[in-house]
Amino acid sequence: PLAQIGVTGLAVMGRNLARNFARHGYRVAVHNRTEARTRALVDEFGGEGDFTATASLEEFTAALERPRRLVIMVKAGQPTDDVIDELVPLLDEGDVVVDGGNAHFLDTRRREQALRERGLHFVGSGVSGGEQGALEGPSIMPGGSEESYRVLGPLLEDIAAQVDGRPCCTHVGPDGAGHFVKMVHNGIEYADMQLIAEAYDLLRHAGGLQPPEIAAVFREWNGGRLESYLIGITADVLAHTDAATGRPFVDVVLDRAEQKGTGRWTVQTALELGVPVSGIAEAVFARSLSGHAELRKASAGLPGPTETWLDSAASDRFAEDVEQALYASKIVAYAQGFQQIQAGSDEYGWRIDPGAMATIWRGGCIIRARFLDRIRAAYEGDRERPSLLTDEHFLQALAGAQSAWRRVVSTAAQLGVPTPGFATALAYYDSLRARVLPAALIQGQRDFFGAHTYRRIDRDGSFHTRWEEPGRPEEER
Ligand code: NBP
Repeated sequence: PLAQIGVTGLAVMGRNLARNFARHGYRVAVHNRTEARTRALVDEFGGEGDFTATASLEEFTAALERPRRLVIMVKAGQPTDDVIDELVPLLDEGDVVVDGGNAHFLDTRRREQALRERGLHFVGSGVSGGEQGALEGPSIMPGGSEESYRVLGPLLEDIAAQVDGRPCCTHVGPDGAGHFVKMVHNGIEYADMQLIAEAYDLLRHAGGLQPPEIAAVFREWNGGRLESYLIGITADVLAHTDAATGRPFVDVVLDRAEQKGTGRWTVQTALELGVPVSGIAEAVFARSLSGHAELRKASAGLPGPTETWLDSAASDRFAEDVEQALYASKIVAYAQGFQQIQAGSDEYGWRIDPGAMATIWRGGCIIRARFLDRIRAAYEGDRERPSLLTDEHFLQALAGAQSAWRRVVSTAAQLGVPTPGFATALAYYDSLRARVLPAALIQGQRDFFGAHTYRRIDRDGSFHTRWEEPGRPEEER
C-alpha cells in the first residue's frame, strides 16, 4: 500500500517527525536531497515503523496515496521555495503540502496563494519543541484552508503532544496564521527567557547567592505557579558543573546571547501592526546588547552605584520578591504576545481563537507551562477581552505581586543590576493603569514644531495653535 504521509528534508527535525508518524502506525515515505540521510534514517530506525525510502522527488510523490500529504522540513527561506518549485509539477489537484520549517508568515501567505492558484493546499505550520518535541510530541500550529485541515489534521493531532487528553494541535486559521502564531510564540519565548535570566542575575548579583543555590530556588519555584519547562531547565543549567574546570557551567560560558531571527520578526511585525510588545522587544535588544563585545568593553569604566549588595535583612525576603516580580512580568509579556496575535488576526482576517493557542501551547513547546491553563481559561471566559491583564485571576496576581515587583525594580536600579525585562513590564503596567499619560504634552510638541494638530478633551475636531502668535485663538483644521 502507498504511504499515508511523506516527509522531505531529513535533518534533525524532519527525521524525528518522520519517526513520530511511523511510531504512530502511519506508513511514511521519506526523502532528502542528499540520499545518505534517507538511508541512514531507514538503517537506524527502520524497525520503528513502516518507512518507504525514496531517492528522488518523483519516487517520493509516486509513493504517496491521494490526496497526497507531504511535509517539507528543510532550511527556511530559499531552500523551501526551491523544494516547492520542484515538487509542484509532480503534484495533483487537492494535494496538501505542509511547510513545517520556521518560515516568515508573509512568505507563507505568498506560497499559499501561489499553490492555491494551482489547485493545491499549502499549509504553513509552526512546529515547536525542538528535536525532542518533533520525536515525542511537538506543539503544532498549522495554517491553511479548512479542507487541508480535514485531510491532515487527524494525523497531526495524533503525533502532537497531548495534555489532559487534548492534542497540542489545532487549525490556527487561513494562510499565514500558523506561522504567525509560531513567530509570536518564539517572541514570547525570548521574553520569558530574558525574565528568568534577570531573576537569576538579581539573585546572584544583588542577593549574593551562588549558582547551585539559585538552582534550588528555581526548583522550588517550579513546584508553584511558575511551573514550566523553561524554569525546570534553568534549574538544571544552573546546577550543572563544567567538567573541565569544576566551575559552575554558567561561569565558563561566554555571555553573548545569539538568535536566529524569529524574535526580531516578532518585534518588526509588532511595529508594523502598532502593538506595544515592549517585553519581547527588550528581550531581543538585550540579546543584541550582550553581543556588542566592543561596546561593552569600551563601557566597562562607566561609573556604577557605591552600594552593590542587599543588606542581609532585605535579602531574606528577596527571593520571594523576585518570584513575585517574575510572575508579574511574565503575565505582562504574555499579555503583550496575545495582543499581537489578536492584532495580526484582525489585520489579516484570520479569526484566531487566542484561548485555543494557549491550549496547544500547554505541551510540546518551549513555553509549555501550568500558567497557560490560566490563559486558556481567561479567553474561554471572554474571547474578545482587550487584555489578559483584565482577567480576574491575573488582576489578583498583579495586585498581590505589585509591591514586591516595585521593590525588585527599584532595588535593581539602586544596585545597578540591569533588568530591562522587569522594568519595561512594570512601566507597561503603570502606563495602562494611568488615567492620564504625558502624550498630551507630546501632541503639543508635535503641533509646535510641525503643525501636526491635536484633539481636545472637550470638543471634537483637529486643532492647531499659532505658537508664534500667543493670544491668538487656536484654529480648527
Ligand atoms: P536545517 O534547517 O538545518 O535544514 C537542513 C535540511 O534542509 C537538510 O535536509 C538539507 O538537505 C535541506 N536542504 C537545504 Br539546507 N537546502 C536545500 C535545498 N535547496 N533543497 C532541498 N533540501 C535542502 O534542518 P532542521 O534543523 O531539521 O530544521 C528544519 C526546519 O525546521 C527549519 O526550517 C527550521 O527553522 C525548523 N525548525 C527547527 C527547529 C530545531 O529545533 N532545529 C525547531 C522548530 C523548527 P541536505 O541533507 O541535502 O543538505
